[in-house]
Amino acid sequence: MSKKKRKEREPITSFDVNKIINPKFLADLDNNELDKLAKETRKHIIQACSLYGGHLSSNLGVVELTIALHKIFDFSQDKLLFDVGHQCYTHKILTGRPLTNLRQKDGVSGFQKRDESPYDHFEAGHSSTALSAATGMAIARDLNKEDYSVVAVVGDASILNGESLEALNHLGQLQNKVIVILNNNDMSITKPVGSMSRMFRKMRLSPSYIKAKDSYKRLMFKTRFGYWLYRVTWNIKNWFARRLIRNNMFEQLGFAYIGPVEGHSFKDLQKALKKAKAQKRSVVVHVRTQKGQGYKPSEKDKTGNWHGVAPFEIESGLPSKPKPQNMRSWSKVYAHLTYQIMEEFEHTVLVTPATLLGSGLEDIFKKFYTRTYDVGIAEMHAFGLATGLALNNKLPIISIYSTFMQRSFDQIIHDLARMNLPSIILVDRAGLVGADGETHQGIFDEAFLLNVPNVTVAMASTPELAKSIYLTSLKTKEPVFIRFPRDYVNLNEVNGKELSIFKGEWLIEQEGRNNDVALITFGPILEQLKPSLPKEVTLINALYQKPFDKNVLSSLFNTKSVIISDSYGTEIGFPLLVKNALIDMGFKGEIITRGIPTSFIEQASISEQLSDFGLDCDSILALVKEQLNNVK
Ligand SMILES: Cc1ncc(C[n+]2csc(CCOP(=O)(O)OP(=O)(O)O)c2C)c(N)n1
Repeated sequence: MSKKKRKEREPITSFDVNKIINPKFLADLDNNELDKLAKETRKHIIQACSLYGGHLSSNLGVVELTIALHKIFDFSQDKLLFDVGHQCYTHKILTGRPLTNLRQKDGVSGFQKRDESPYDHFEAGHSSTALSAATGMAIARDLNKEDYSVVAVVGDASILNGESLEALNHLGQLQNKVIVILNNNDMSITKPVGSMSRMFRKMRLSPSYIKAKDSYKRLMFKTRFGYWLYRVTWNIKNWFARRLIRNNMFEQLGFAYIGPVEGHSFKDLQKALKKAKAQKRSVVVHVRTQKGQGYKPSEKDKTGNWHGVAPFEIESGLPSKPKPQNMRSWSKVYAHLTYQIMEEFEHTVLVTPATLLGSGLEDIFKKFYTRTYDVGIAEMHAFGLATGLALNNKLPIISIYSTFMQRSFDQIIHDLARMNLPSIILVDRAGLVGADGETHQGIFDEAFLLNVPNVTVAMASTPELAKSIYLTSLKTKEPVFIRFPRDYVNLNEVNGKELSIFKGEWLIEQEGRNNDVALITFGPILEQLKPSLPKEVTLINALYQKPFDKNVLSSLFNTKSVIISDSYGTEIGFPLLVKNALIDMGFKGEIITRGIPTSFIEQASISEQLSDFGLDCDSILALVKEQLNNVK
């Protein structure tokens, strides 16, 4: 709509974001109206996150940017890729998906999802994939002789991951145009790390760069010779430019560069995006935003507590459900143990790839600052680094989420395992993870690791066994993976004494009667099962999923029915391998296996997910009782 026509209608003073069907209405709005829409959008995001939790800060930071993108581009045709995808809430709202049941079972996903909307052209959850995919889309578009823009939004931390840098390296030399929006809020989950991140910080704060560039242009345009020089002789211009202004990394790589742009100003954003759209080659639009913008507690946050939030009260900013009394997260249990171990054993070095806060490692980083490394979103590097440490007489401890460790599988096999290097890997959020859904499930590492020579894999059922496994691992000479779930344990148990155990040991927790039924399981669910488990049943705590305890396994030889239940890994991992081991032994009884299906499991609460697969306490107990009846 032209400015004149817009003037003829009454200005829009309020928006109901629940009623938005698609972003086409944005074309008619002026900047004042866009500001009002941004305000309503923020309110809706805060409201939804306060009820369901979610990635609050990242989303509040990109409200104007996302609205401006939808105003300048038509993403029913153009392609929009959000890197990680955790910052796509405004995009969802503008494309007819209010966040009324965000991240709930059968509700709106917290990430882009192609089957949710024709406006979602991409899916992610892990970081740093968007630039590679955008490059592929641009190549396909040009091969197909199609005409649309490919726009990738990537954060200043995610762009520093290896895959992003590989994509930039490739894209910079191609003719296929991609518009890269660098959303620079100078934050990862916590403060971003590394020397390149320091460079972005300088660029972000440096309007002098733009000034220098503009002055150069003005100087050249003053004379005919200068104009000719600027327009015609690209190489000479670059030669001059390199001497007159400091080219940034993106220009060096072959991209056009626009920015830094004020990311909360519709005027500046639209101007920059129009310019980017008109560019003939790939372009980086460097947008400066404030993470958490528009909600005081998240604006002030420098520790990352508002990056991903649990439900909270909007007024006070306090969690709406206080942490369960006397409970501690498994992450904190292992952080506590790590603190003690690092205090006692000086050859230990802790490495984490950008999940310091989630795994509760802040105190350890403060206390042992010469022996702790947050390497940023660099999971491959974390394992490569650990390899070097282990080769030079240090004991690396890597703290990582199961899902992100998928990035490091080659380093696990090729480096740590093949060279058989002493190392301890704390695998956080192993098993089902709940509301983050498909992209974040920690279910695939177990079966993978069981397949890798030299490695040991363990999961404790209680904090005292966690301590025993950890201490035993300090003595072993190979990589040990200690997995633990996204769950809480009773705090009273945390300071329990450690038991003396050996690598690969299984514990017979309960001797059943008449060799009727045995249940082999492991992890915290075993502890929850114990009080209600019928006394006739033998209960085996398979502390180590690799190696197996052959003696305990042989002791089950005459059992009529063996149930192998794994609530933290896929059915083709531990359950199948134990079943095969029993068959190899010549076991003649019945074997029933239960594990998480090898599928991509959508968002829901962890308890809903466990019960869907018959892996919660009630379902396991029902199965045990059924088997007891069958064999009697
Ligand atoms: C491979 C991988 N490692 C770690 C994470 C966890 N993670 C989610 S968002 C995030 C920070 C992203 O920072 P940035 O790219 O700057 O985006 P912002 O949230 O600041 O907008 C991290 C580390 C992830 N999603 N994927």
